[in-house]
Order: sequence, then C-alpha cells, then structure tokens
Amino acid sequence: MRCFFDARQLAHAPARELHNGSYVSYAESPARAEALRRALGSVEQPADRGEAPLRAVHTAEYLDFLKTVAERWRAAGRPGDAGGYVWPVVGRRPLRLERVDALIGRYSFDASTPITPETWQATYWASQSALAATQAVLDGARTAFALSRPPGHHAGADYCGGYCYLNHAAVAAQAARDAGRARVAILDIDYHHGNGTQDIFWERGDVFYASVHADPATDYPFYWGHEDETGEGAGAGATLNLPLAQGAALEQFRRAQGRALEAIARFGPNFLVLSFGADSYAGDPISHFALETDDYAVLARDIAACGWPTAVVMEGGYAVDALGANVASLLSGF
Ligand code: SP5
Ligand code: ZN
Repeated sequence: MRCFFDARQLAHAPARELHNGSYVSYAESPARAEALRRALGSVEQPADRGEAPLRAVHTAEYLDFLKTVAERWRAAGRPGDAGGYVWPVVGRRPLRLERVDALIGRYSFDASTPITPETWQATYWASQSALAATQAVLDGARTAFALSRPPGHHAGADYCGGYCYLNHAAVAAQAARDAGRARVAILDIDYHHGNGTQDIFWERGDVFYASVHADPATDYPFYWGHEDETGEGAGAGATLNLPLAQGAALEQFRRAQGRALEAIARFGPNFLVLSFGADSYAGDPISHFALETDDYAVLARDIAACGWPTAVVMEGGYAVDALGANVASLLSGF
C-alpha cells in the first residue's frame, strides 16, 4: 500500500501540555511518527498542492493566525510555546483583538495544543500527506495511507485543539468532493470524538460523518460526540455518533463500527476517509479502551469488505512502542 509522509512533519515538538492540573510532557511526540515510519518501511513524500485545498475547509483568518502566532508570541516577549489562557464561551463574533492571548483564545478550544515556530510547516505537510493519499485513491488505488502527524480531527474550520491544527481528514474528504466524488463518508475510529470534522460538515448533506469513540460524558472533548448530535439543515441525519463506555474491547467496538458501516452503506458513498487513531489500544497511556494489536486487522477487514475506495488518515495513538505494530495490523486488514 502507498504511504505518504514528509520529514518536515517531525519538527513540531511542543514541550508540555496542561493535564489534570499539572504540566506534563507532550503525548503527541515526533517519536510517534518515527515509530510509524519504521513500521511502514517505505514512505513517499507527498506533492505540494498548496494552500487552496486547506482553504476549502479552513477560514483564511484562521490560516493566517496559525502561520503567524508563534512569531507574535515571540514578539510579545513570551518564552516557550504559544498557548492560551482565556476562551470565549459566548460565541465568536468579529472583534478587534490585539493581544496574542486574545487571538489564541479565539482560535483554539483547549490548553493542550501549544503552537511552536515549526507547527505550521508540520501540520501543512501532514495535510499534504493526506491529500497525496486521497489522490492515490482517486487515481485507482483501493486504499492508501497518510502518516498525518500532528493529527487533525479535533481542528475545526477556525480553531485548533486536541493536538490538532489542520483537519487532514476534512481536507481529504473535501478534495475528494472537489475531484467529483459526489458522496463522501468519513468513518472516525479514534478513541476521541472528532469534533472538528463533525463541525466542518455539520450542515453538509454530501459528506457523512460517523464516529465510534469514548463517551464524552467521561472523556475528552466532552462538549461534542453525544448521541443526539445528528447534523442540521442539509446535514440533518448525516452525522452519527456512537459513544462507548470506558473499557470497551473488540466485541463492543466492532459492533459499534458495524452500525456505523451500515449507516454509511445506506448513505451510499463513492469515497471513504478513515480517520484512524490507535489510542483505542489497551496500552494507550491517555485512553481507556481495551483493543489489542490483532484487533485492528479485524476492524480493517470489516471496513474493506464494504468495497469503498478508502484513504486512511492517521489521528491519535500514544503507546509509541506499540504504534507501529498497531498500524501495520490495521493496514494488513486492507
Ligand atoms: C488526536 C487525539 O487523539 N487527540 C487527543 C487529545 C486529548 N487531549 C486531552 C487528554 C490529555 C492527556 N494528556 C496526557 C499527557 C501525558 N503525557
Ligand atoms: Zn484520540
């Protein structure tokens, strides 16, 4: 299977994140990508398709923010990585904001997504990797894999969060639409709900979003991913959330994924984006499901049996020592 990755994705390496009241070392480390690159054997460097495919899902203001905020942070005399401390809960109406802290709050939703001088380049190339995998599938491959790191599914049209800056799965899905695939589905099986992807396609009837994830009553990102979120307007009924209790193992996960696949089959896609996180693994340090390495091949076979051309986009997975084997297992199932 063709796999895409650019070495510039490694340079993003925030020092720490706020977790349960303390600063801890950053879970979404470059070592994840190194482990995956070793496990995959050979990876291809993606072509540079420029910013237009990113602008198709993100706002111009947000992209400008991402590109410039590290420099603004430094110019304000701040040490370390850029991070916020005030967030607007009353909506995001246009305001004249001058302080870098105000901009960070406006364009993010959590305190675990620091921005470094290398963040833009890394997330830009992670999106290009997703676009390259999408193009390979549009060109006739049944499946292709994007080692997109930093991940993407928590990032919305105009916000970062959850270690995510650009939403690579959304960029891929929109690129497939723009290439003429009329109905695109996104299946998100990362441990966490993909709130950014859901938001981006919330009112869209042409892109179906289905997610299996830890119940947001107990797990990040808390405010999205509840069962009653089903989309609005033209997108009413085109979002499906299947939360699972902590402790879920293959049996529960596979049943939920099966429900998602049935709903996607009713939608009738001619292109699938699989947002894949290996943080459902039993040994994941920040998550609470119980999947084993071999289980990912079972899940992939169920997806492959549906017969949809599929671009696989990497999301989370923080058990670095097992990450390569877990992704290799998934890809073997295709
Ligand atoms: C893409 C993805 O899987 N994002 C997950 C974001 C979860 N962030 C909240 C959990 C923070 C846990 N931090 C623990 C750090 C230990 N070093
Ligand atoms: Zn996750």
